[in-house]
Amino acid sequence: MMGAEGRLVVVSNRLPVAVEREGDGWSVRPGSGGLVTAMAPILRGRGGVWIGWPGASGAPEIGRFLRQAGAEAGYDLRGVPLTAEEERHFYIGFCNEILWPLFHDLLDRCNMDPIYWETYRAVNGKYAGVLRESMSPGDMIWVHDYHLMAVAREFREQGGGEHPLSFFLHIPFPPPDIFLKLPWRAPILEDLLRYDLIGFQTERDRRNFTHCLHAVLRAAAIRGKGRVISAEHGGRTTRLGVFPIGIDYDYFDRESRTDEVASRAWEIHSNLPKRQIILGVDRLDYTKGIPHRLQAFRAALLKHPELIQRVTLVQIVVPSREDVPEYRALKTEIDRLVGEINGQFTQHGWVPIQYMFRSLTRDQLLGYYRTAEIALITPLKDGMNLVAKEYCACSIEENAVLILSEFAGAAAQLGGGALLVNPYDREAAADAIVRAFHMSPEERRTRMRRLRRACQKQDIFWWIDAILRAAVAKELHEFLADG
Ligand code: GDG
Repeated sequence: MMGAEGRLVVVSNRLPVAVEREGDGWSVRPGSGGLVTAMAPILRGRGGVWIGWPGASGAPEIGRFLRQAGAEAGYDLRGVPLTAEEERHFYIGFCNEILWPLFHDLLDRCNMDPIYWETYRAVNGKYAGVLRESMSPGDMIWVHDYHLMAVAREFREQGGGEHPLSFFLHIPFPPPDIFLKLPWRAPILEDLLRYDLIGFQTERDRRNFTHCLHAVLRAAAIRGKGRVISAEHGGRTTRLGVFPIGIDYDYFDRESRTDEVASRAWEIHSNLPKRQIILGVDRLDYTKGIPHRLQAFRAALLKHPELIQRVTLVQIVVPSREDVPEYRALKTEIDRLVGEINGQFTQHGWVPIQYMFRSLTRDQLLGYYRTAEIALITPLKDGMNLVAKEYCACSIEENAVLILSEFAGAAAQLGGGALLVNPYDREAAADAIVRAFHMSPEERRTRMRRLRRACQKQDIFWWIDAILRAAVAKELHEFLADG
């Protein structure tokens, strides 16, 4: 258990800052996003540590940059330097060419190159080494995501001591049919069971995990029921929890009421007058189902000509992993489909798809969230999907419809208010667009209120609190109390 002096030590693939080239020199940009925002007060409160790859191994004096950025953030930042080969075999290879597609059920996109596995374990060992050097008595360790499933084992084998080790998987866990194809299925499960607590986004993910334990490590016994259960294997107990990640709901609700966001929202809509905006916001990723969505939109226009001139699909695609060939091919496919659909349907004064391939500022994004009448969020599979929750938090007028894939983790919490669709079913997705378009203001309000309540109730602070309680029997406020 953690002593009163215990700090939180967070380990993730990337640090919450990015060291980047700027002209002839280098700069450090602070990270944004829910996880950093939510973790920051806890890390500051007790003087915590965040360990991760700084992103630019070539930058000189990286230690000085991180000390400076850490002083500003109010907690320590420790970099794990990766060589170019490690970046290729660990990050691009094992993480992005094997684990990412496999865990999203996309087996045929996997490149099971055996060379990647060695590097995965070795790099996890590097993170564990930096972790060991950073620890003080009583500290609690919280490791994030699929890049770092072997850190607990490496940490313990390097003599890291008896600190409580928790792990959260942000992406889905696949069913046995898929997971059993992985050549390293047994060591990965054994590595995961070296953690004291494993958190999953949904019941479905945890069930898949326990089914894989039964299938691969026949000796693993599962006990208990409810939010946290336990798995026993090789004389150790690992607790398995379901903790759906949330957003900083109050922040999104508050910010979307500001004059800046209101005027952006007004500007967006006055440029697209007399029509409903259908919004898609995704990182460039084949798991997000962007081509399927474009096809569904085309099917809706073909089948329901009343939508012509009355809807615009605003599709924002945020550049991501452009060094991976699969992602470049996806970009080409999206460009082609958008061109094809716009070529087919554009009329004087109306273009059906407004497509942006870039990152927006927070205010711009919130402007779209606030003003779009419909959000079309149809990943083929997704751990959670925070965009869906952010959209609901920003829909302050409650005149908005969320169309959500049943394969997004968020569907477990938002299924009651959203229109759920199977993203592979083009006709059904097209019908959902038409249904959303015609939905009455009363039904929109009832559904959106339900959605907003769900996002508010289990927000990011609820999530951290639930995990800390399960990990070390402490509540969030206890971390903040004597900082
Ligand atoms: C992984 C899992 C899980 C998007 N466009 C812009 C922008 N964003 C922000 C959104 C949101 C985040 O990026 C995307 O989060 P998601 O949850 O949708 O997706 P992943 O990046 O795939 O995240 C996922 C998540 O981890 C958390 O556990 O939900 O399933 O795959 O916060 O707001 N931000 C800005 N400009 C943009 O253009 N500033």
